[in-house]
Amino acid sequence: MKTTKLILILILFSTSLFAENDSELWLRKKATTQVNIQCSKSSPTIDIAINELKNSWQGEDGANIELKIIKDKQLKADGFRLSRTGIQAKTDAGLLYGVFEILRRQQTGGSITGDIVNPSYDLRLLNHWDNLNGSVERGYAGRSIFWRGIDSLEVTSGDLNLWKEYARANASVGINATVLNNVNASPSVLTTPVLERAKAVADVLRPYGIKTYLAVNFASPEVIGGLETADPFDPAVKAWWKEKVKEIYTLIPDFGGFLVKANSEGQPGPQNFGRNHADGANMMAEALEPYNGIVMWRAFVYDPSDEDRAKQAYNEFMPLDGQFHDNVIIQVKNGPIDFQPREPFSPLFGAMKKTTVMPELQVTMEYLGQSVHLVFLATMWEEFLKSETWQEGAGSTVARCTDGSIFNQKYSAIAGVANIGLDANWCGHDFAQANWYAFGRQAWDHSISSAQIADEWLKLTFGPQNIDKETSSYDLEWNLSFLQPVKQMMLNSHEATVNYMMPLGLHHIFSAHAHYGPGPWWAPRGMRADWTPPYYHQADSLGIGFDRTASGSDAISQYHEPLAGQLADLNTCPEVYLLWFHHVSWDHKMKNNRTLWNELCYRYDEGVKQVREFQQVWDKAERFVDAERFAAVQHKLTEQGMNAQEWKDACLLYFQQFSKQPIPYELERPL
Ligand code: GCW
Repeated sequence: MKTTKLILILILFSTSLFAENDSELWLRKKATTQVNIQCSKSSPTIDIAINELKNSWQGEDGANIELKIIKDKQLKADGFRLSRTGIQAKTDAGLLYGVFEILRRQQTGGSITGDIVNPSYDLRLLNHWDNLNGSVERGYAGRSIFWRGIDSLEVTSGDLNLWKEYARANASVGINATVLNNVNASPSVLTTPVLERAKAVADVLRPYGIKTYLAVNFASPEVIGGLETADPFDPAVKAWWKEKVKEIYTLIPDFGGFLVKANSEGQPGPQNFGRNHADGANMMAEALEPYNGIVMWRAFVYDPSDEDRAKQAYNEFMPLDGQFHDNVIIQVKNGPIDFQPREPFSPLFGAMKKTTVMPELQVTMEYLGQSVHLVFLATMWEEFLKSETWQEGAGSTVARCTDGSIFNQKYSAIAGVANIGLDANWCGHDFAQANWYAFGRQAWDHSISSAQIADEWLKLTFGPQNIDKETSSYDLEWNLSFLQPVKQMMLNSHEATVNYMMPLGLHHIFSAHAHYGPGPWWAPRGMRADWTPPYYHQADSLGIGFDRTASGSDAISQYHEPLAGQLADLNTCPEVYLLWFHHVSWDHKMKNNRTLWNELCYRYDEGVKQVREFQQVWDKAERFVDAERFAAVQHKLTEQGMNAQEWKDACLLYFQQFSKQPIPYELERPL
């Protein structure tokens, strides 16, 4: 008896400890027909393209397809032209993207018309917040796929396989760049043994069209270079960076460049030496310039000052417009605070005219229920990308302010903080894979709808094998009883989460440090005010919300008209942002005639009900899903439901101390 138990424990232990990524993500369909491929050129990338086509072809049996490199002004570097007889592109990578596009259309029921497909952004990057010791900051899917410790840098065949699967998944959605380590960067990343491992990764990613980047620590010349300063104006410091960059390019000839978090949350930066962000970024840009490398310099900066945190990045960067080299890109988080479930766009989008700005989205769900809650992020990103900044009048959406179509800029880019780790399903939650997929799809095409992304992903990930074939009764059934309700669940999931976490523009009311769970009361004595929730919700006997109008912090003035005027007026401010921009009295009448307090109660309650509906949707989906994935998702939805309830109860009972009003009796009582 005892031995059996021991063996069982050992088996369980070893599977969890050595679990490898065995999920095929959205790339699970195998060829059902044969295809003949012609291509006059050969290269590692083209070989991959041909194999993918052969292995997953679902089109006409015996079709002849030609892959061809052409010169065509209408095509961007990664773009391609599709027809029924072939793919034409300017580059090998373009052909690979074309192949994945054909396969996706075959597998999801799309048609192939002779169209040109160009990406919205030149650089479509993942940012991994992976530490060299193998942990992942804000990672909820196991340990790093790239690093396992500074004493464990040798490359195994397991590593190579894993990186290849990772590269393939990225290429299939058009991601063409990746930053291998955390923005809270260890200086050791630039030591030779670590760079050699980065080279090994780069070698695997290269044939998939993916360039490798590193996050670097501004103090590196001092910490690992033995210099006495890291002052960007010091000749020895400049020389050190040039030498380091040269070493990197010897190892990785197509190295992409650096990502830098400087003078932010304790990280060193040029301000330590009396210099500004442009001085620091330009010094690195000069070192990278000869190799066409770039610097992505983050604008996530704020201090515990009297100034509203939401205003600080704009205040620091706007005066520097025009001072950055053209291979510097300012990387700005979507919202002005910090990856909250809903934020208005950062006013830095649509602000600078002579500086390239790129969005940073967070795929890993730090504030959105991590890898427990089912939240499809495409709708949130769509809302952000389509936000109107009014920079150059109507139509100046965030997407257009960053893709290079409004001002001339050398590069255009977008980044997503990855949700990837060693977990067997890569992302911790089966539905979190959809967010990796969605990030790639939106980076490639910022006008694509969330509904289309969800549709594609569900067909690829859970679909019957031959969706575009003669519709059998199973396919019909699958469509009606699985695809439609589950897609709707995905599309509603973000709003539901906002409802039970931070409705009506509340923000930063999460439990401390882990950012999982409610914590609007958290304000220990001596703690920096801007890290405590009461600073953000400002609840008092009169009302709730952060006044960012002219009578408050005036953050609204950082937006262009007519948006600024619309936000400033209590009656025209969109209610989803009400408490972001206004301190509102508890009795304020909402558009539906409820008082603010009652509406808050209804929203929280609605969020809980929505999750319960999701649970039912999923329960009904059982017969369409394999037992393992069904149970995993069901289990997580149960936990999400309990969390949502807790969130609602905790927040309402806390805010009720200020509103001193009852929770409407028709709503479920707090437990
Ligand atoms: O959202 C916050 C996170 C930090 C993170 C920081 C940043 C990498 O809580 O973990 O650090 O933002 O984006 O720099």
